[in-house]
Amino acid sequence: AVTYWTYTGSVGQSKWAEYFPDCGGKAQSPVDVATVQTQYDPSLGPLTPLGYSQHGNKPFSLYNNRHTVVVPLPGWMGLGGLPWQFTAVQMHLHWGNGAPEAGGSEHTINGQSSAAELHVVHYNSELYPNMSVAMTQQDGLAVLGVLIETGEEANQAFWNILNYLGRIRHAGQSVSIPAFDVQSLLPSDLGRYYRYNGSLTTPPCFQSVLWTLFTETVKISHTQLMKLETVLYASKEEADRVVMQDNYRTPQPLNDRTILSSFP
Ligand code: SG7
Ligand code: ZN
Repeated sequence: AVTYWTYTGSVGQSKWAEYFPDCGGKAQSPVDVATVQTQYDPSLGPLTPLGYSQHGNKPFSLYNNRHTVVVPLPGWMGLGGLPWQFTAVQMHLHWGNGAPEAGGSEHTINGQSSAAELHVVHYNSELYPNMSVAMTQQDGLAVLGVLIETGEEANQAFWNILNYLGRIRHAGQSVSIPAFDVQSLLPSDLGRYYRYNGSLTTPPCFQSVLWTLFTETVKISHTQLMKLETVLYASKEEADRVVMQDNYRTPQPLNDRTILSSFP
């Protein structure tokens, strides 16, 4: 059995389901949001990040996991406004290759990609003891998805991550970074979003995620977007020097799912 996977090539996304059967399931992520087919659900209230701004004085860490760059989050951060209590686990990004029309987000809206996408991963700490158990359960995870577009101005909040990518160029590398306000990475309007049941967007593709995709995007500069390509897919010991880019999965069939919206 292969446990190694990539976005393109011989163990690329079209092959994932051969090695990770759940990747061929009926409720996969990401998806395209066809806005005319979404259904307004008045019971979907605003989400409340809990403790996202209370980073304490403990530094965060940032590491290259060979597929993306990850910032583990402290266990006091969580999410309110969902049927259960969720505890934050980590955040990470997906991006393209910097070309203006190329895309890079995982979710698309009416077929349109954005330049990149931020994910903040949480697990259902009311029902499950930890992330490993929760990710195998149908109601185990909640991930926030934020679409990122490029604009004229730099986004100061994103420098808290982007400034340190030179220290984790290689897979397996990790660096300690100053703690910062995680909420500053999110859009200001947390009341308008799309909601659906889906999966992890990477192998093993477990169908355990309650997805929230905010309608408001956040903007970073093109220079900032290009900083993401400081990072490489391979470890220091490996010979190849392939730049980490296009680390996004393409939209998956919606099948019999309905995407809900929190607004009419
Ligand atoms: C990224 O996406 C990482 C993974 C994550 C995966 O490769 O963030 O997490 C770690 C700790 O490496 O996998 C189980 C998990 O969180 C899929 O997450 S996603 O569906 O939000 N894109
Ligand atoms: Zn992700």
